[in-house]
Amino acid sequence: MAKQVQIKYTQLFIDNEFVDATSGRKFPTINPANGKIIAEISEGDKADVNKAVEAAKRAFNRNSKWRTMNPYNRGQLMHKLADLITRDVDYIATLEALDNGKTYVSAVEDIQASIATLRYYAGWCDKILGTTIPTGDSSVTLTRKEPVGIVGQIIPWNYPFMMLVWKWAPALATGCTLILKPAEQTPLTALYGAALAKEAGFPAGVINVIPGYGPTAGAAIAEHPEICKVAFTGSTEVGHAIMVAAGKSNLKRVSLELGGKSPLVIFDDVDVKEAAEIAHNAIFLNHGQNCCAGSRTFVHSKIYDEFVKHAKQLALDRKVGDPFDPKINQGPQIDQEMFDKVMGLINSGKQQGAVVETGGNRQGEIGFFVQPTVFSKVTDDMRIAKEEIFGPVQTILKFETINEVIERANRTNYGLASGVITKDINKALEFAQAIEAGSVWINCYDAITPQTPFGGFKQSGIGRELGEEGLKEYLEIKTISINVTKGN
Ligand code: TXE
Repeated sequence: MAKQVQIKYTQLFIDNEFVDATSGRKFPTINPANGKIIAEISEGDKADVNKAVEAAKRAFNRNSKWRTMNPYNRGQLMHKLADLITRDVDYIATLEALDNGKTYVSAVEDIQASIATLRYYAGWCDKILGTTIPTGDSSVTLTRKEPVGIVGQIIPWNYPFMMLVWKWAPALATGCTLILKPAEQTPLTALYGAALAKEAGFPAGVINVIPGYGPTAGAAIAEHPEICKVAFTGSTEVGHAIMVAAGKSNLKRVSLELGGKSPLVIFDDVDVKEAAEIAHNAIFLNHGQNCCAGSRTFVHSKIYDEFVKHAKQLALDRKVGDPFDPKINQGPQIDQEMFDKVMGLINSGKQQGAVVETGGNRQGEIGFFVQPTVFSKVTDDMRIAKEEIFGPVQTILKFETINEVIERANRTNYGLASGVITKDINKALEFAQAIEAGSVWINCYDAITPQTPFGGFKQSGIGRELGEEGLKEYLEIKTISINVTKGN
């Protein structure tokens, strides 16, 4: 079972120091593989967010070490942090697997991807350029891109360390200072990351981490009058609340990466076994706890039965159990609440007449394990075809024509990701043009890299993360016009 690991940090991280919460309160973080408490963590709330904002303000002061740092050196600091994460991959991945329940192997992959993202943005620090604009013969106009200021970042539990890096990296590259709240289920790697940031040499106040609950610590960030921007990843419901709080307080800039019900469309000209493998990974990755999970598998009627047979076999082959066993593909769901949500939706699928090809029950008696589940004969009106399950549950729908499937795929308030599998480039491009989603993956899925913008259409979000687009969320543009006797 779980590796023995020492938990080194359990307090809030403010102004480069680990400190208790002002209230003195603590909350437990639980190992989802056995339901046992791993550690008691200091529980931050509004008073602590206020302290962190004061530290972040000092660090953002016009003459501060951080504001006056050469952008090249800022990039070197980020590379140094990436070096330290690389040094400690094993420890961080162990903490992550323990706290989240994902397999150790996939935790290592997450950390490696996080290192790549940090290095990608480190390279941007000294390449954030303004423009000169021709405005007439008696003026010179130029633009400067400046950090937006003190930013609040609220992240979920499904990719705890990777989400932290997706938030920290563009904020640091642009020269902002930040207060991050990890999810209450998974605070451990964020606190360790904070310790590494101090070791790397980031000045006090640049990075602050406040573990705590959403309605207290999270809401305090969203409402704070001196936080200039809030970046959030989580549920669509809380996304709405964040926007309201931003509007009611100081019109802070908002970027949101929310839920999804992403369609993956498989035409009849494909190698069915290969397509079933892509579709399997698209939904079962990270136990289905993935915002861009391919959670509506649309399969052409001509290959439907053969596809279902392969999908069932792949799910049957999936090994569920101890995240630290290298033979295991799937650990537990994150907590009791998510376990209950997934089981509730599985039961609704059964009641509404979908066919359980395999799975459909909990696995074992200890921890939050769910059997890999495949539903066939799913129709658009069923809850499992409409709601984000966020669990290891594949729903397979049947279609006949491209127009029909595009219309059905778009019939949702979500619009995060999508995929299409076909040998016909015309069909693939027609789908790519018509689908209302931030990402379209052709003959692949989850093709996310540090360079490629990622985010949602419709209620799947606002703004983009990653790539050059991700920087824009953390920048203000200042226009400087100079009156001259002889201009352009
Ligand atoms: O999300 P929450 P939950 C979806 C998925 C999942 C559902 C619920 O469908 O089943 O959301 O998950 C903080 N003000 N996704 O309940 O509550 C909270 O503390 C400010 C999709 O875990 O949105 C945590 O840090 N912050 C998703 C973060 O928001 C608040 C990933 C996410 O928690 C808050 C996770 C408030 N009022 C769930 N309330 C994705 N897009 O990847 C909570 N939080």
